[in-house]
Amino acid sequence: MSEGVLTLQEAADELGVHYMTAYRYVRLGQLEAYKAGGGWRVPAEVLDAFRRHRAEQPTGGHKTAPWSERLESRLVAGDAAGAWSVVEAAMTAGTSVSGVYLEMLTPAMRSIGSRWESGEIDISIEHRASGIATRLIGRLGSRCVRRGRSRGTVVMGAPVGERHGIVVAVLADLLRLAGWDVSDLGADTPSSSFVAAATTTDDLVAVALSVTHPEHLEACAEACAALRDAGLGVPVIVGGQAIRDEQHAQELHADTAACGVSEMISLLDGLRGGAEH
Ligand code: B12
Repeated sequence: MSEGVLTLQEAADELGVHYMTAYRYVRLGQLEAYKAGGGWRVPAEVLDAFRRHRAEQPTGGHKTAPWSERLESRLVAGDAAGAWSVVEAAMTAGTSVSGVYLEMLTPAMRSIGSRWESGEIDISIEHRASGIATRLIGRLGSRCVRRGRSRGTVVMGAPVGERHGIVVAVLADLLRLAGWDVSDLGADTPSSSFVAAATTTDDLVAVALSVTHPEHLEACAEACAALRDAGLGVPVIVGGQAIRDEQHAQELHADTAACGVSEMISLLDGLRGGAEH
C-alpha cells in the first residue's frame, strides 16, 4: 500500500516502470493524475487501484477504462495534449469520428456537467474542459470535410442567450460527415441572423436549432416564428436537451423535433430522397 500523494517519478518507481511509461499512462487517461507544483501528482489510492487492476489482468497488462472515461479524466485534469492522445488512441483502435463525438465526447461532457451539479468539481473545471473540447472539435473538424457533390445546406445554430455551442459544432461535423453542407451560426444567434442566413443560403434543405437550457425556449420560439414568417419552404427542426417531443416542437413554432443525430439525418434523407451512397 502506498500512502499520501506521490510524484510521477515515485509512482513510476512503485510500479517498476520508466518515468516515461508512467507519463504515457497519465496522458492516455489510464492513470489518474493531477498537476501540482509544476509536476504530476498521483494519489496513493489511485496508484493502488491501478496496480490491482493490472494484477487482475491475465497478461499482467492494465485493464483500461472506457474511452469516454479516459477522455473525461483528461478534460477534468485540464490536460489538452492528453485529451487529444486519448482521442488519437481511440481512433487508432478503430473508433470513428462519429464514435468520438457520440460515444466519447458527449458522455464525457454530460458527466462533467453532473459532477459540477453535485458539487464534486468547480465551475472553472467545466469551463476549462469546454475550452479543451472546443479545441478537440477544431482538430476533428478537418476529418469531417464533405467530399463529392453537396446534398444541400442546413443552417444551424442556438438561439439568443443559449451559450451551449459545443453541441452545435459537433452536430455540424456529424451532418457534414453524412454529406450535407452546414452553415454553422454557433451559439447565441439572434432570430434576425437565422432569417438572414436562411434566406441567403443556396440549396437550403432545413434550418435546425439546438436548445440545451429550458431558459432559452422562448428565444427558440421567437426564432422559429421569424423563420416561419420568412416563408422559406423548408422545415425548421429543433433538438437538444430542452426539447421534449414533437408536440413541444410545434408549440415552439417549429415543424418538427429530432431527438438525436441519426433521427436528424433520417429526416434530411427523407427530404432529399435517401441516404448518400
Ligand atoms: C459545457 C457546458 C457548459 C458550457 C458551454 C460551453 C460551450 N461553448 O458549449 C458553459 C460553461 C458556458 C455552460 C453554461 C451554463 N450551463 Co452548462 N453545461 C455544459 C455541459 C457540461 C456540457 C454540454 C455539452 O457540450 N454537451 C455535449 C453535447 C454534444 O451533448 P448534448 O448537449 O447532450 O447534445 C446531444 C443531443 O442532445 C443532441 N442534440 C443537441 N442539440 C440538438 C439539436 C438538433 C437539431 C438535434 C437533431 C440534436 C441535438 O445531439 C447531441 C449529440 O448526441 C452540460 C452537461 C450536459 N448534461 O450536457 C451542462 C448543462 C447543460 N449546463 C447547465 C447549466 C445550468 C448552465 C448554466 C445556466 C450555468 C450557470 N448558472 O451559469 C449556464 C447557461 C449558459 C447559457 N446562457 O446558455 C445544466 C442545464 C440544466 C437544465 N436545467 O437543463 C447542465 C445540464 C449541467 C447540469 N448537469 O446541471 N455550460
